[in-house]
Amino acid sequence: MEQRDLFGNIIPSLDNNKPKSGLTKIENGEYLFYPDFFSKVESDLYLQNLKENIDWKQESMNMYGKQVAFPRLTAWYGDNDKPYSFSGITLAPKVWTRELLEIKDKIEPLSKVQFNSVLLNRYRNGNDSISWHTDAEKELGPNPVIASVNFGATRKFQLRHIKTKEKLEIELTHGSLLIMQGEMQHFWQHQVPKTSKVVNERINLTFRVIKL
Ligand SMILES: O=C(O)CCC(=O)C(=O)O
Ligand SMILES: [Mn+2]
Repeated sequence: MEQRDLFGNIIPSLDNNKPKSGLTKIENGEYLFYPDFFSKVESDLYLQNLKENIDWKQESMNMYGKQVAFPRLTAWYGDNDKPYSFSGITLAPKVWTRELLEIKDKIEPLSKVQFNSVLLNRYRNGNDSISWHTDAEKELGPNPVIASVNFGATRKFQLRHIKTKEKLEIELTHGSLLIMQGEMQHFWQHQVPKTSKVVNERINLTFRVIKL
């Protein structure tokens, strides 16, 4: 029997309807990429829902004694009541929305872990960005699995090996899923650079396992 979600879309069964694409092994890491993990209809609905129902915040960090606004809006949701620190700020998680839990349920079979939190980033236009970093915060433990879900405008996701400086680039499209795993967060930095192209909003969700 095929299973359908609340939008009436067929939920892919891993046995007979596995999304195309998959594993790429790289030096010191590996990733899985599914450009069309969510259908267009489903992605449009999630984009709208997340714009309206997520409690978006303009966070800022202290740099050389000055408060500098992040070049994007952020939000932090999860089932963990312990705060999480990144980029010099600490966020307490909000309670999962129904749609966030639904997305989490859909990506967990491929990620092979149960996520307990998600960081959301909202890039309002091409001027919003995130600069070079790794997702290797101590709360995530060694070799964290990070599942990145994308809705809205396509943006370039760049990777750079910390030692060899080798570069990779993946276009993160509407409805795509990127799972980074293995040693990747210890050896590769990533960023979403600014673009001078006129681009619409983009929302990215990175699901994580906080091990406290
Ligand atoms: O927007 C993205 O694709 C990446 C976001 C990211 O790297 C992060 O939140 O740590
Ligand atoms: Mn990151």
